[in-house]
Amino acid sequence: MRRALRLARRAEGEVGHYPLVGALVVKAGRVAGQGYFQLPGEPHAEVKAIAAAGTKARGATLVLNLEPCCHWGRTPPCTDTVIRAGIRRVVAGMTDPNPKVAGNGFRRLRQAGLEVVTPVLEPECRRLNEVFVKFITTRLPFVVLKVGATLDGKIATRAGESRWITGAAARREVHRLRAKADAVMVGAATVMRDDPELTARLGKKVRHPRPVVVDEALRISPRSRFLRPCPRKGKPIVATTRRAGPKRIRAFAAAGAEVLVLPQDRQGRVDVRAMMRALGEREIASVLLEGGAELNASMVAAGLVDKVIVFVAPKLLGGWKSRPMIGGQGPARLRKALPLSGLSARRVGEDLMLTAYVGARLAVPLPKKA
Ligand code: AOF
Ligand code: ZN
Repeated sequence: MRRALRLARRAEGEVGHYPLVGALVVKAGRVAGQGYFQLPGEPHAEVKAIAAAGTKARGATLVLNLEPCCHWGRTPPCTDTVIRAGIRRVVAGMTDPNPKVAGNGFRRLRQAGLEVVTPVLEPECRRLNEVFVKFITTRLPFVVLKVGATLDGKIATRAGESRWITGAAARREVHRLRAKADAVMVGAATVMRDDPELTARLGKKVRHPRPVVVDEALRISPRSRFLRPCPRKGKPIVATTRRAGPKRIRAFAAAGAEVLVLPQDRQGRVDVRAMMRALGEREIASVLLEGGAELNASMVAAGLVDKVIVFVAPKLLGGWKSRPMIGGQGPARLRKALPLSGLSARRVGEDLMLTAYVGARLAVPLPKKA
């Protein structure tokens, strides 16, 4: 199963709202064929592994990290291919959360007389496909809030300076996170201050995520760098409201952006829930939220953030007016603090990378007791 997970990971950043799947056909303790899901529209992982195994698939074991599908999508049901190839045993990491599958794949295989062993390494499997699990069950993107902060939790000085708080290694890691995401989101203030490209610069060819810039009145410039043409997963998106007049809206469309004119919240800003639904409709399954503090606050308050990654630099800034990670009022009561779970830490260069999931509602639940 670990090998299947490693295989699956090869397509990270390329599958959008589809799952990462790796599959192995094992015969007499040997791998007779393997495959992973590479690009939307291509055969599913198990079909590739079975094709690679050829006649050796007869009587063999299929190991994969996701339940084989049993529905007609862009490709025929994989369960039919598995049964027809004469596979005797299927070892599957987790049930497919896709409502069109959701255990029916396993039922079909068992009815055909195959042995099914599941779940196996379920927490790892769910974590690998945390984006797919969220998107297929809610049609909303999986949102990672990424922050670069000082040890005292500040993301900018009182003058708004934020380049650079973390070291080069942490910034490289951020580019890897961008490459994995379908979209990278920032607020208007960040664009006006830093004019970021919002690309994934890794020194190799990648399709860059779609920039999403949130600006209720379109104060940003249509000549901002995030609008420059480059190989992307789709057009840059500008999320705004009717407060931006038709002339501004046309200017951004002419600059190559997809302009989303969305409802306003009570303060006249972009309604972030409506925005996330709109992104989901565009099949954007993962969003890397990169600030600033105000947008972070709206997204957290609306319950739209799934995971938090904080790069902590070994420096102190201090000051009441230095920018915190999350703006707004903040609650008066400690019991209103947002609980996180599954906290882990890793060293990245001179900085620490802290990762946690929002809520006691684990994004990666532990396996159910048998
Ligand atoms: C994949 N790759 O390796 C497996 C998938 O639109 P379709 O026909 O490609 O079906 C997509 C669904 O198939 C997907 O949501 C998931 O439920 C199931 N399994 N999908 O893209 C794969 N095994
Ligand atoms: Zn399939």
